[in-house]
Amino acid sequence: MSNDTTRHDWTVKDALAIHELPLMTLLFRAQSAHRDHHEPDAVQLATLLSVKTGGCPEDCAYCPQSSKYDTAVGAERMLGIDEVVSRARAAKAKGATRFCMGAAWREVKDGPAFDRVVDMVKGVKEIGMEACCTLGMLSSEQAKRLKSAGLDMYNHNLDTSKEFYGSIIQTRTYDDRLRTLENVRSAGIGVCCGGIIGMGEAKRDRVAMLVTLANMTPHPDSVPINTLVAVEGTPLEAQKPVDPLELVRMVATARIMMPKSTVRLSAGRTRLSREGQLLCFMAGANSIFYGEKLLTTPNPEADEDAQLLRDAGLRATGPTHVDASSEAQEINATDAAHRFAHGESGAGSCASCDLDAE
Ligand code: SAM
Ligand code: DTB
Ligand code: SF4
Repeated sequence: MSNDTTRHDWTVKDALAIHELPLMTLLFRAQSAHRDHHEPDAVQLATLLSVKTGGCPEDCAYCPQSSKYDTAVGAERMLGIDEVVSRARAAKAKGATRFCMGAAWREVKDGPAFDRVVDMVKGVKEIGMEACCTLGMLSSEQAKRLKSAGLDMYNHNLDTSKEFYGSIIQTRTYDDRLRTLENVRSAGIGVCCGGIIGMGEAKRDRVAMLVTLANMTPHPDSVPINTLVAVEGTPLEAQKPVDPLELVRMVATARIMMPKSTVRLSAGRTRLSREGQLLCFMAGANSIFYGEKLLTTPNPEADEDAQLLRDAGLRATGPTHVDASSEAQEINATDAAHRFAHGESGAGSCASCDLDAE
């Protein structure tokens, strides 16, 4: 997907002006931008799995997996390939089309652990899902290797503005992150890059992060907007929860500035009402993490999400970034919507997907 017809010369002033529009005007503009580039009723479902949990040497102040903080998350062994592929299969059976594997690493190190991730990617691709990884910093050779294994997307967040970044993370720099994103992009892997609100940053920091993302050419393929999950034991454990309308503003601003990107309503959904989530969809969010766990913290139950989407007349989309023929993608998309509507067995006929299952 090329975003070359969209703007890449945003200033913080422009972005703040959008962010601070009267809410109804902001929502109208965001929904209009959304409808220009996306199916208005389509939501992508991605399931996350932590394949290597805890014991991370980094000091990210929000993160329960950092070994610097005393949280309930301890260092665990890396999962095996078969377990990961079977979890991906289960996610697919529930209607997810993308499987995202996370590791609590500062960076990827060549060796058996990385070899295993490469095999996990191959396994996820073999069952017909989009594969995404988030493994920390990545060299350009490592990115090429993941691409050859079939990796569709790599998640690596900026997290916040360059100015506020130093208050949250000291063990690696903003420029380190930008370099990894460049390595990912150059290898031909889709870029998934966004951040977190609710860490004590100013509005200016929130929109400054969006400006950095929106001035990339092309824009990131996907932009996750996380709300801080304040975890006990982390330096941010006592942060005041974000007003859901602030999240709606952030999603809408991202949608207007990066109209063709997928905007992912990410961590923090358990604190949102159904209505709050629907406002985020109206503001242009078109992807969620689907399944009862994010990496280490809770996410809404899959059944609750399925019910919410059904009640709102939204439908699960198929893969958006696979190297398959368009015909195969269409079949996959119909199949995903059908599984999502009817559960694992897929039993029953379905007017919306025109598919009769036995
Ligand atoms: N270790 C790798 C890295 O940091 O790049 C990959 C995994 S890391 C957990 C992925 C992202 O999850 C972080 O960049 C951050 O944006 C998000 N995240 C982690 N903990 C979070 C929390 N408590 N609340 C919201 N988002 C969080
Ligand atoms: C992203 O932006 N959010 C996801 C995904 N990318 C990897 C992770 C959220 C993690 C929330 C805290 C946890 O569950 O550990
Ligand atoms: Fe480690 Fe990633 Fe957590 Fe930072 S966000 S502490 S790099 S797992």
